[in-house]
Amino acid sequence: MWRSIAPLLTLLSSLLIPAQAHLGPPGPPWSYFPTNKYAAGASACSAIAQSFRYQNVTVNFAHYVPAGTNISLEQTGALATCARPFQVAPVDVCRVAMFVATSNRSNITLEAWLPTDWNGRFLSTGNGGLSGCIQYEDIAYGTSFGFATVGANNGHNGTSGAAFYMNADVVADFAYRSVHTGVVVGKAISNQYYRQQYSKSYYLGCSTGGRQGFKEAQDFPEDFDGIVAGAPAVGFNNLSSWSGHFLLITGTPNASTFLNPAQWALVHRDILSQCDAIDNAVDGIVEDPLLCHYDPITLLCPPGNTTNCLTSAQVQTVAAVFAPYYGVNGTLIFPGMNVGSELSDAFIYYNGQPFPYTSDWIRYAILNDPTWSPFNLTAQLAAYAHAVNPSDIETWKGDLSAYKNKGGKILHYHGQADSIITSSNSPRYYDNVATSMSLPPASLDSFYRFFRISGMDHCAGGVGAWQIGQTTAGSANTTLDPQHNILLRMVDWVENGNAPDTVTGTKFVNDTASLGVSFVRNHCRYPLRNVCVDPANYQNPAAWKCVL
Ligand SMILES: *[C@@H]1O[C@H](CO)[C@@H](O)[C@H](O)[C@H]1NC(C)=O
Ligand SMILES: *[C@@H]1O[C@H](CO)[C@@H](O)[C@H](O)[C@H]1NC(C)=O
Ligand SMILES: *[C@@H]1O[C@H](CO)[C@@H](O)[C@H](O)[C@H]1NC(C)=O
Ligand SMILES: *[C@@H]1O[C@H](CO)[C@@H](O)[C@H](O)[C@H]1NC(C)=O
Ligand SMILES: *[C@@H]1O[C@H](CO)[C@@H](O)[C@H](O)[C@H]1NC(C)=O
Ligand SMILES: *[C@@H]1O[C@H](CO)[C@@H](O)[C@H](O)[C@H]1NC(C)=O
Ligand SMILES: *[C@@H]1O[C@H](CO)[C@@H](O)[C@H](O)[C@H]1NC(C)=O
Ligand SMILES: *[C@@H]1O[C@H](CO)[C@@H](O)[C@H](O)[C@H]1NC(C)=O
Ligand SMILES: *[C@@H]1O[C@H](CO)[C@@H](O)[C@H](O)[C@H]1NC(C)=O
Ligand SMILES: *[C@@H]1O[C@H](CO)[C@@H](O)[C@H](O)[C@H]1NC(C)=O
Ligand SMILES: *[C@@H]1O[C@H](CO)[C@@H](O)[C@H](O)[C@H]1NC(C)=O
Ligand SMILES: *[C@@H]1O[C@H](CO)[C@@H](O)[C@H](O)[C@H]1NC(C)=O
Ligand SMILES: [Ca+2]
Repeated sequence: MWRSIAPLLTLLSSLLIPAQAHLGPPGPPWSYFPTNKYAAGASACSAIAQSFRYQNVTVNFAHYVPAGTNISLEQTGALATCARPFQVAPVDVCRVAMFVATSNRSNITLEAWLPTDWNGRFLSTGNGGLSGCIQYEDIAYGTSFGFATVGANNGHNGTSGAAFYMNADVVADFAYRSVHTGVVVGKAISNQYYRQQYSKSYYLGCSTGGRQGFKEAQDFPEDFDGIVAGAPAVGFNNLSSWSGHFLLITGTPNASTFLNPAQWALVHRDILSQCDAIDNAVDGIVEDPLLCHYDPITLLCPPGNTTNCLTSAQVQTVAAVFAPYYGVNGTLIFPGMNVGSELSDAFIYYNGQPFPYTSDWIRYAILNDPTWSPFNLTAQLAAYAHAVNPSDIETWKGDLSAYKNKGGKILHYHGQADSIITSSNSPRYYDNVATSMSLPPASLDSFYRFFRISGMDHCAGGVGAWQIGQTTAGSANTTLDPQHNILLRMVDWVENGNAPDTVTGTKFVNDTASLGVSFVRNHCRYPLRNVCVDPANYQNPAAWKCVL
């Protein structure tokens, strides 16, 4: 089937630099895609719009879309905030758009993209932040490998959480029902379109999408055989409070506690001077931020000096953002921010503005009070949000035995320089699973593996070797080698039993594949960590070793 799309290569490479991941020559060990062509195509696509019947489902349209088509996406009203004006289809697909009622006051928009060259498998994608936005780029990415791929709008349109106001059913869609409904309906339409049952079912998502993946493993263990969950927003209510607490630490830009971006850059350099070498390589990357006990006191201005240094109030701000957030009675609400994120966070959490996800979540899902001020966040309110926990969005259940017992697999990854969800939360969840299931980590490895991706920001970007095939953005290595692609790695684990020991990431020069490779690094499986055993050659993956 790879040969059959070869004529499109020239066309596609001129259109679509990042989505070429599937276009490399197949080779061992990735040689087990089915090669039969299914009885599907343009006429089957128009037929399915008429014939598909499913409870609560209305088919809005079914369009046959040839590879390379630049699809214009709806941008009206709230959808404009999704900032996704178009999407190129990487392969020939039948694009089906559906309306699904989930209650008498809530509904989802669901898209199923059914490739003509089907690999026999089903894939669901997830969402991000508080949206409300179909991630078309992830759907396209899935179809580029031949998956029948679905994505939904999570129960509302746009990036705002205002739709949660006084409507617990819209919140329920966001917490779990949109993804699950998309899977149930998506599998049904895939089975009907191809006139054949899919072989295996997969999930790919990051951030809120990572939380959605764990929600499925916790509550709908039958839905998937393999779940790839990145930077998961688990512990969601506490995360939302933690995201809002930085404003109270930094104050507004005119406060004496505030640092400007140049001052955060100073902090960043100081962090590297204290912690970069812990992993034996001075490369601008802190492999394991948990080992960095950064002390900003070194930046305190000596008397009479106000350049390249911080005031006492600013030093306290820096210490506070990296400290765990404790609540009522000294309970932990959320772990501190990981080091390595400060250049990004100068413009996100540390910019002296309310964080919109926190404001929206508390206003519309927790208090149903649109006037609530984010300057009024307290630990008591955080405890209240945790107690309200609508539709158990917390996503913290540690007992995954139903998923494990049916043979399900989980690949969890988290960028160690994440500027939105501290990477320290992921080991906490992993340990929660180990404790809840009374399994030592070595046994967890039989179905659940967690990889720490050094120098990766939130789901993508950063100074590290962050391209691991986690989405189109991370797929610039044109290979089908599962070692370099976490989605294909999941398929290899589920279908061939090849469990990953490391995940290999690539850093391209200026994050642009055409400029060439900067370096490649193997990322370790938690609780192992990466150390450099040959510092002179730290850009060579062989110079690194995973140790306990
Ligand atoms: C798709 O169309 C949009 C709007 O017409 C254009 O800006 C964009 O560059 C096109 N993308 C590709 C890959 O052709
Ligand atoms: C259809 O919607 C109703 C609520 O309106 C719900 O109870 C039922 O489970 C839904 N059916 C499916 C297949 O989602
Ligand atoms: C919607 O369904 C609920 C029960 O799930 C019912 O109490 C309510 O009256 C219904 N509302 C409308 C407008 O039908
Ligand atoms: C879909 O749900 C929204 C509430 O989120 C509601 O306003 C809208 O009327 C619903 N659409 C339909 C067609 O029922
Ligand atoms: C979201 O937008 C789609 C496309 O315009 C529309 O069909 C759907 O009803 C909207 N959903 C809600 C909940 O408003
Ligand atoms: C500081 O800025 C905030 C808004 O950003 C404003 O409400 C406040 O009055 C300002 N304080 C002073 C002392 O200027
Ligand atoms: C001020 O202190 C900082 C931090 O100790 C130091 O880097 C800088 O050189 C000092 N500047 C002057 C003018 O002494
Ligand atoms: C804090 O401790 C007090 C006394 O034990 C208890 O009544 C209260 O519920 C606790 N609050 C929280 C949020 O844990
Ligand atoms: C903020 O808190 C103060 C003191 O508790 C209260 O008086 C005020 O109404 C609150 N403001 C908002 C907008 O929530
Ligand atoms: C969330 O915070 C509360 C305190 O407000 C704490 O009791 C609870 O354990 C936290 N949950 C998680 C998952 O961290
Ligand atoms: C891309 O993957 C191939 C196949 O595993 C590997 O040999 C090559 O080193 C990778 N290139 C980069 C830049 O990661
Ligand atoms: C990479 O980006 C930097 C900063 O924008 C620029 O100075 C440099 O020339 C770029 N390198 C290449 C090879 O394009
Ligand atoms: Ca280092």
